[in-house]
Amino acid sequence: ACKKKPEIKQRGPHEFNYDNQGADWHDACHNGRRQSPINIDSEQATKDSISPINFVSYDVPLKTPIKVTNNGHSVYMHIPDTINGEKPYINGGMLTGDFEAIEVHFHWGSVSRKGSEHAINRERFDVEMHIVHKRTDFYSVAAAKLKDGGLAVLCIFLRASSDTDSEVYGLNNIFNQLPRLLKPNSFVSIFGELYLKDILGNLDTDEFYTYNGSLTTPTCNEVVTFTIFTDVLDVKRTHIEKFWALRDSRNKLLINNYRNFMPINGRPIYFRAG
Ligand code: 3J3
Ligand code: ZN
Repeated sequence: ACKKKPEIKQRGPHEFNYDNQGADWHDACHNGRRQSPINIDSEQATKDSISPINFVSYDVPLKTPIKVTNNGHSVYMHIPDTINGEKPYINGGMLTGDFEAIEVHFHWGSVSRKGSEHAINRERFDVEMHIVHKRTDFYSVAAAKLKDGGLAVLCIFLRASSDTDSEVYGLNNIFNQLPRLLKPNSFVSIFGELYLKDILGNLDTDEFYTYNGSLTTPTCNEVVTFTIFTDVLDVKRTHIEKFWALRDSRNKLLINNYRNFMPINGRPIYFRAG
């Protein structure tokens, strides 16, 4: 029998119930010691000469069409193989090997709230894009979720800009589909020549923070190495606004799908200066 569940204020502002009322609280969402997301205090980070992130086959066309789904919690784009039958992958940074790209999804706020999951010196950003990768020696995401070091997530902050020049080609392909994804479990297919690098735009990837944490949604597995770039992508405000109209699996507005900051518990956060 479980001991009394500790009083936890981990309930995310969104529909995820981190309280798992009645369920066995022995899940990482409650008693984990390396949970995500976190606020990054730049003064506390350890400046380190870690290697840069290497992007391999991010510049090879992906097989299309590519499916973009409103899965009731986020907008999620599965990353297919490239036309060469391989997966784009990354290595370097604090990563322990090659990590192949699996999916891209987003966390956002609402008209009155910024919705990034991580923050730097308590500054949240409008949207946080996650590119989820699994270590290539794991057969599946499910297997990678069971082992520390199984997953690597690249975090890119997006800032709403009224500047008409702020265009990120690959992101526009996704944003332009959002009005067709209002209903939960709706999906669309994107055609045409698409490269994974297109969603990074002109992001400067030289400078980043990196630390070990968890999935930010249940079951909060503590298997993720996060890399958070300090450079921010400016995207049209009109695109960001499209996220706020989407509906979740209870047909309520799908907004504020970010988790509250979690305790750092003395974890090292490394900083690679650009
Ligand atoms: O693979 C599942 C699947 O539901 C798919 O819909 C997709 C949704 O984003 O990814 C999930 S996941 O369990 O692998 N996962 C959810 C939590 C991806 C990583 C997410 O954690 S996070 O830290 O990147 N936000
Ligand atoms: Zn995420």
